[in-house]
Amino acid sequence: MTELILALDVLTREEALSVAEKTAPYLDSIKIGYPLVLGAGMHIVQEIASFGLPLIADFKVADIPNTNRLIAEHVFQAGFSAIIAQGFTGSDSVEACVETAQDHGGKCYVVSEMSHPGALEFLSGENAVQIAEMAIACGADGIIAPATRPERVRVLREIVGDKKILSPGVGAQGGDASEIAPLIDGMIVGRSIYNAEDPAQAAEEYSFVRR
Ligand code: OMP
Repeated sequence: MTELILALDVLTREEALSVAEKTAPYLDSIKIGYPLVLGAGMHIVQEIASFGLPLIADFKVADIPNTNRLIAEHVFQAGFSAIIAQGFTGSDSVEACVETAQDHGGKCYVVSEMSHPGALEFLSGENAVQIAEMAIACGADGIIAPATRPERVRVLREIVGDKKILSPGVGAQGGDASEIAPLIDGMIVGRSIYNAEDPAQAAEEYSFVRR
């Protein structure tokens, strides 16, 4: 089974609550990041939590270990159950997020290779493999890998084994849900659901991956 994760990148409280309420029955978790928190404030996290789904904090934390720890503390105190960190900062920075997640009974996922075309300039190939190896060595619960490049997900699966792979990039970024779903543990979908005329119907359609 592949989990369906909504990337709730809308900008207002009203839109966030509306989309979350309509789509929650078809989802396994909701990912919240800068667009919504900067638009609606951090208290939106508690409101979205009321729909009963685990919340993933996508702040792609990418700083020195002390700052990463401070950010991660805020994240788990706000009610998130997982955090996404960048891996290119190195093992000490990643460990700070992993340790803070563990202190709160939460999870930490590390971005290994991003889904957009520009990722190929610096963040792919051998670098991505090394980041995935380091993330697993640091005790991360899994990695973020691109649904836009299934062949890379296959390579990274060899590295991470049964740790989780969460993949964004289907729909709006061109990735194919049917192709990527069997390779991953969680499929992250944003615009193709929240911008759909009927977000509930769109979420239901993507929820075939959960079967
Ligand atoms: P859509 O392209 O609208 O489906 O949204 C994808 C979501 O996944 C957004 O929240 C992105 O910020 C996020 N994302 C990527 O698109 N690519 C990545 O490589 C990593 C992420 C992420 O960490 O979630």
